[in-house]
Amino acid sequence: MTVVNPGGSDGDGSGIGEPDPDGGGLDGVDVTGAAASSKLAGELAQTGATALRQAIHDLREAAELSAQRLGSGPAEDALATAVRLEERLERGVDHTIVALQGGTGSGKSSLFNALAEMNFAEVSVLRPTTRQATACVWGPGAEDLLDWLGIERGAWIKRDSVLERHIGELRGLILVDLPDFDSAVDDHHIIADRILPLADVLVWVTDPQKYADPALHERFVAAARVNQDRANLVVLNQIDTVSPDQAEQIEQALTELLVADGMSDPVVALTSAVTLDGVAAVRAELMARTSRQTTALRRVAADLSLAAKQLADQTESQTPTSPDWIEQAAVQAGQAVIGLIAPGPRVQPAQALEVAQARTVTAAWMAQAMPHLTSTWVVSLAEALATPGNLTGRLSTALDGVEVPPRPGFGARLFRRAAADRARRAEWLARLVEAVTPVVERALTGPTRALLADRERIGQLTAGAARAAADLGSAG
Ligand SMILES: Nc1nc2c(ncn2[C@@H]2O[C@H](COP(=O)(O)OP(=O)(O)OP(=O)(O)O)[C@@H](O)[C@H]2O)c(=O)[nH]1
Ligand SMILES: [Mg+2]
Repeated sequence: MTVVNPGGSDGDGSGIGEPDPDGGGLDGVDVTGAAASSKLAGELAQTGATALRQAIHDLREAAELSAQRLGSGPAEDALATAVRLEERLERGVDHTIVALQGGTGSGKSSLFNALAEMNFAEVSVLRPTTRQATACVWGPGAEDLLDWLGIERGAWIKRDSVLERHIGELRGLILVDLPDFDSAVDDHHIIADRILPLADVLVWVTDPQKYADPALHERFVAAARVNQDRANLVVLNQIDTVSPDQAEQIEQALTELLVADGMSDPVVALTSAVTLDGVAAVRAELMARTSRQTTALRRVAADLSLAAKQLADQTESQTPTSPDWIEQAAVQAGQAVIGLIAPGPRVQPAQALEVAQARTVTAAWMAQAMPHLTSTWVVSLAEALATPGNLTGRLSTALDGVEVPPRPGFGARLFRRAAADRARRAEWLARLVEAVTPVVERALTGPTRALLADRERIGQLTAGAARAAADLGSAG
């Protein structure tokens, strides 16, 4: 078992920066100024949370609309993200969830104990050791979040006495030690994978033996793609097991691997959970992130922005729509129907529209619509339109009450009769147009307009959510 020395020297070999000078610590000389700036930060966090809540609500609405129109596929992830982020915000953003993750034996639990300056997490030479998530919480009021993380009562410890070292700077930190993600025990990576998306900051812990492990880098690539900010804290632990020269070489090699993984500016900290070298610097980095207050908000904003963009891409909702074609298509469909039910120049009772004929009308409609739709939406439109059988039925009902105009009297002179015949035919066509137009509207035009409106709404909602998230991300 690792012996942690709470009062031991915290050498700093990490290269991590110190906490922000305005980072909410208790050491500030200008107490009034510090209180005011902390109050302001609190208010900003509140405003940010309110804006984010609305943006998450928009994402959820967009996902639900997308699910109705396109099936659950593209919408499922967005909906799950919206629910997760809503749950996170409901529990407040005063806490920052930091998760230690890595392969078995890298020293996550040892580092957890070193950072917390206590022996709470189980450390052992047996592999794997940690079987469930364990947490240390600084300050009060985190029970809801711990429940949400699924960390049981006996598996977390609270440090909220004013006498605790660093309590001022670490207040609000929830440090989570996770089971490994690479041992043969399935439950372990399942637990880790469940909690990782809920964490605001990920600390990747590796060691001189396993720093090039593909399992680590695969995960890193995925995380960096999703959120650079969140992935950006990597700890090379156990540096006491190699010479300083070797440590430097490994640090350089690891940094190069991280850049190859897609990280633009990786931060690698060197630590030893045994000698405590570098531990203070990692703690300082966590203090900085915890005191920012907006760390959780920024993380929510980043996840939201990504989910909104993915949903927009997957639903292809941004395609600009010119609705003019619908009016033209409606006129053409009406004319086509009239041509089928009242063929030739004679005025006689309208024929029933056969189902096969109705099919050609809807097919022509689809052909007109297709240049204006991306492939995902074509299927949805085909489903939204009335079926040929339905179109036939609607038309027959609409035509039931339409009477053929009476013939002109025989007494009229020939040229008058010709004019009267023309007028009669015009009158007949007008009656048919009047009967057919609402049927086309209900069977074809209306469903098409509703579909395009939904598509546009998804575009507006997702763009709005991404914009709100970006505003918040850059303000943090
Ligand atoms: N020399 C040295 N040994 C360390 C260091 N950190 C951890 N160890 C030892 O490495 C072994 C594994 O440490 P743990 O903290 O249990 O590792 P873990 O990452 O939590 O492992 P799992 O819980 O199995 O995922 C233990 O024997 C520790 O004492 C370190 O910085 N230097
Ligand atoms: Mg462990």
